[in-house]
Amino acid sequence: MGTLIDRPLVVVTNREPYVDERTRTGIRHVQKAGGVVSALDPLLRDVGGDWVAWASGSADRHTAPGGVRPVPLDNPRYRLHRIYLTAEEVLGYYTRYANQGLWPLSHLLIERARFSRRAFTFYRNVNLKFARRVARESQASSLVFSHDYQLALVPSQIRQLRPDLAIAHFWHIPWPVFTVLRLCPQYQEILRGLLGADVLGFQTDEDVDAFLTSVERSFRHVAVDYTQGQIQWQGRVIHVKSFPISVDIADIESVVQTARITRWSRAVRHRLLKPGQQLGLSVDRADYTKGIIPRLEALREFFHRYPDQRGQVVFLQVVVPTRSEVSAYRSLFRHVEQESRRINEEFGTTTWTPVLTVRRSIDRYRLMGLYRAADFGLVSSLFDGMNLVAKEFVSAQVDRRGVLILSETAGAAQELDQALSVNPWDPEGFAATLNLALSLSFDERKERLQAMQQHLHEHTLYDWATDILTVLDSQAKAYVVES
Ligand code: ADQ
Repeated sequence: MGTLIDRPLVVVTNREPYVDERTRTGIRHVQKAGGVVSALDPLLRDVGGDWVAWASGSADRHTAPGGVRPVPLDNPRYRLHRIYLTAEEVLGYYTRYANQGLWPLSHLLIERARFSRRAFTFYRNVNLKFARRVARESQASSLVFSHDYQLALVPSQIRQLRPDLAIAHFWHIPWPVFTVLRLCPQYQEILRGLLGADVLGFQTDEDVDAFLTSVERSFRHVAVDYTQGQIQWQGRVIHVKSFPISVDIADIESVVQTARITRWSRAVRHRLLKPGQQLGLSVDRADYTKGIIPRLEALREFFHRYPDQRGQVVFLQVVVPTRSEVSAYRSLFRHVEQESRRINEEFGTTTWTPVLTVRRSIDRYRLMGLYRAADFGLVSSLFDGMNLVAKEFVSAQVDRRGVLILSETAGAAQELDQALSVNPWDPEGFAATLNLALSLSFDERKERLQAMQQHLHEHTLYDWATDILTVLDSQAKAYVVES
């Protein structure tokens, strides 16, 4: 895919793709679970370039002399530029403003959202650190590709420092409707920050509409063209468009068909299932937006309503701890354990445990093998920008035995229309859909998967990146021609 673009690429994210941690035996290179990083790392390994991110590991300084770490260390494909922050800065900008403010608000969980001017000051100052680093590392011909809700002010800060740069910003999570957005006391600053970009990307058309409306309702001297997806702002034209993020299905297919992962996938079924049983799987960061508790409630309802299904299904949930510095995340973890125990005590027998839990990150290859092994995959987000787990599950199903049960409020539901859709707020309906999934014939499962796999072959991760950067590239060229 090395021909993606012929200009240097500078990616900017909050999280770094590799965190170097000091252990008793040496340094461990950890890749954290999370959609943004798992999408961008393969891309940059392929095209090369620079990646600016917050240095969060205890050995990060050690592996990055002068603040720059080659990735991978042994055979460098791109340069990671690390930004060092104090504990107070991380608390203010990341834990408080981004994760306790913008994250819940964007997922419409208004009651959880907390904002403060003090936290916003940290947010602004830390964003500026990112912007300064990008301004320093970028060449005149560079395309800057910044990301997500932790860095909303970065586009306009970069523009002030380097008006010559072309900037695209991708918003990975849902964009809230204006009535919700305006609850954020700094919403106008957030909008102004994003409007520094030339291209603004969102996951779905609904997000684009909500964003355009927010801009129109917030400022007087602005022209919004809904049909073209364009905003005229301070003498510039900003392109606003949906670019649904995706996965590298060809890579996933080849990973799951290696001898090692084929064996592992079979071994998982062999170890967990008795003849005739089906394996259900969910994989999530332990985040309250992923609907883990509603899913367990639906599962309980399912075993109540369909006693014949008891003993027929083993449900494996992989829940990786995340953002443990936020108390809501710690208590969610305890709640998941309580609910799972409750199901197992209520329905389990000496020979059958309905819910099994894995509480850690699983290496990517094995994770893909788990998806391959499953008879059904459950994605039950309350709200979700896209949800890559759904797309990974479909991609890994090379035996075509699995049914995807997918929350209708995840962005992925708009494309994966052959999934069985559920409303995570409706436990009885969810239980009925689960029952339906288990009874689908092999032919029907196969047809549904084939249709979704074809869609993913036609809309890959590389198409996503190419589409955004092509719009940015042509926009930048048009600007050069005009001026
Ligand atoms: P996330 O909220 O992090 O991403 P998601 O899209 O589901 O959510 O991606 C999670 C990623 O982490 C997947 O690639 C998955 O394989 C990986 N992962 C999860 N649990 C894991 C485990 N136990 N071990 C190893 N890996 C694990 C945000 C938005 C999403 C959007 C993405 C990308 O919230 O809506 O899809 O960005 O834009």
